[in-house]
Amino acid sequence: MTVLQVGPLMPALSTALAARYDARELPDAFTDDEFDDVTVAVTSGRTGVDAALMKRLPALRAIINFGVGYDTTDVAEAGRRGIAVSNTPDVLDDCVADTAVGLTIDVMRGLSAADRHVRRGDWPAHGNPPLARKVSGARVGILGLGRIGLAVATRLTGFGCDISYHNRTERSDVPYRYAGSVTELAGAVDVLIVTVSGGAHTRHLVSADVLAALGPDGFLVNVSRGSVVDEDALVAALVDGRLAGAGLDTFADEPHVPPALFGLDRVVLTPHLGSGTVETRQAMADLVLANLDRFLADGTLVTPV
Ligand code: 8YV
Repeated sequence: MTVLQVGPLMPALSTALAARYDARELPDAFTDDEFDDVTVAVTSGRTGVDAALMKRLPALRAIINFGVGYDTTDVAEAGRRGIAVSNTPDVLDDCVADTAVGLTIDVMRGLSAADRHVRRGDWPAHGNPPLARKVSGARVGILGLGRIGLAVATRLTGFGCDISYHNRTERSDVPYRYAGSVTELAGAVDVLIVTVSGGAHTRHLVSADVLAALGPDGFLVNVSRGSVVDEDALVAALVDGRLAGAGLDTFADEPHVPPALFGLDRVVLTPHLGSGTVETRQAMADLVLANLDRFLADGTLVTPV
């Protein structure tokens, strides 16, 4: 079995792949037969393996993805070619949910903006910034009540928040109110938190109409994928004051963030760090290696998608 690293990975994982499995790294340019012996590709949501690359790796049997989201890998094409795909579910739920709650509190209470206010010396000169909005008891809408969405709901239940959600189908195992559409959900909440998975099926689910339903007193928090939100519509709504604020960890064209957002104090911007703690990234790397070991041993995966 020959292992190939596709795209950048955290240095410790990259080192382990090279040292333990003799893995090579895919260069930008390569000849057609250079990697025709590769059976396993290890990648991340940042890069993935598309159909064109699969065609150039004819012996490929498994794609092991560092990350729960695998929208950059063409899973349908992998299925057609008999290539198994794994991801890293569960181990990052806590940290991504923590990030969602952090962004919610930050943007509603204006914490990052207040920090800038103090650093600029505006406190003695101009007093306090404008009053913020209350988080405890707020009406929270969760778009995508999966593992991460549930972890967000559990946390915000502790804040006395009123939780509702939208999924393609209603869940019978949760105490939260179901909204039949994204627009209905957005119209009924103070903050809409996006935790649905990325990909073609959720592209621009948060449309201009959804943002209009959220309205000038509503906040948007996104810890999922930038593709889920119509970013042009979001920027326009924020610039025009048709939305109260946004806490954004993911963007349409990472690492590029629309410059129009940089000057807005009612927006909190983080660089896709939802799972970015020492503990969680280690757990993700361990799960990648567990999948790799299992595949090399018996051709199965620990966490197939
Ligand atoms: C990672 C993520 O930062 O798991 C995901 O889907 O988006 C993050 O945990 C990413 O996969 C690393 O490239």
